[in-house]
Amino acid sequence: MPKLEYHRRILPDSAPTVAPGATAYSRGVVKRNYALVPPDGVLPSRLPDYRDTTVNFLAAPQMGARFAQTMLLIEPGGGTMAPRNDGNQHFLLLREGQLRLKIDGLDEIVLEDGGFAYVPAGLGFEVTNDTGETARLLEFYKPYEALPGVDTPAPIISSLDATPVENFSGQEGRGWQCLLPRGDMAFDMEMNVLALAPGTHFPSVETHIMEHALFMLRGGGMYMLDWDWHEVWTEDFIWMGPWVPQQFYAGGWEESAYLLYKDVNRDVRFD
Ligand code: UGY
Ligand code: MN
Repeated sequence: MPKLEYHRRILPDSAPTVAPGATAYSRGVVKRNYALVPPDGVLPSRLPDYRDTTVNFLAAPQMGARFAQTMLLIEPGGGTMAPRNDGNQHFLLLREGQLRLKIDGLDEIVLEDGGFAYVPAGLGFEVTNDTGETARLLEFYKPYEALPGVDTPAPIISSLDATPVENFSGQEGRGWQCLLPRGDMAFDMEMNVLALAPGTHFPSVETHIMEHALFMLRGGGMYMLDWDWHEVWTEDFIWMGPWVPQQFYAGGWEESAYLLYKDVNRDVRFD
């Protein structure tokens, strides 16, 4: 439940509408090697590529990340002005609502809540909101690292419901959905949904070369980032830089799940 709604319930109607603590406290943290970005501190941007759309930047290279991630609030009648083609590869996940999606070279489709698309570098895409409700679209983008002799991947359109849940850990209460083909060298990234039952966690504190973008889809718990523990909730965003020590304890009474980007399949660079 949003903080403000909760405080409205327990405070008299005459109380100020700013939640207690809002002026001097936030869960938001931005460090050299990680960031926790709760939605309440993110201020809206607008971009020339989109009409009637609020762009909430969750991560960008200014932070230290080697990618950008936004949450787009696409109002009725809103969407792209023209095919969006900035040269990057894009991953889109519809968090709420319905959108028409047209990727260059493919037929237009209707993306429902939980639908996702991978748009390879070099192709443009258009989204349009024909409904009466605002749609919320997560957009991830970064430059594509091509491999000599390997073709750029083809576009992918699917949905979370259509993606099987696997368990690579062998531990009860863990689940993975691989939204992009795992182990396919044409891709320089993975995009997975990780699900954890209450009380479960990783078998070890991870300290790995791969960078992460994490968006909390449901549930929450305690996230350890560089040895600091943070309470995280649905709709929070986390950036984890390379090697940042990380651990998650799922809390609550229901399964937690998050969308997780990971850079993989490419050697280190010395430039
Ligand atoms: O696979 C991973 O890197 C994953 N377990 N990390 C994470 O969820 N922070
Ligand atoms: Mn990890």
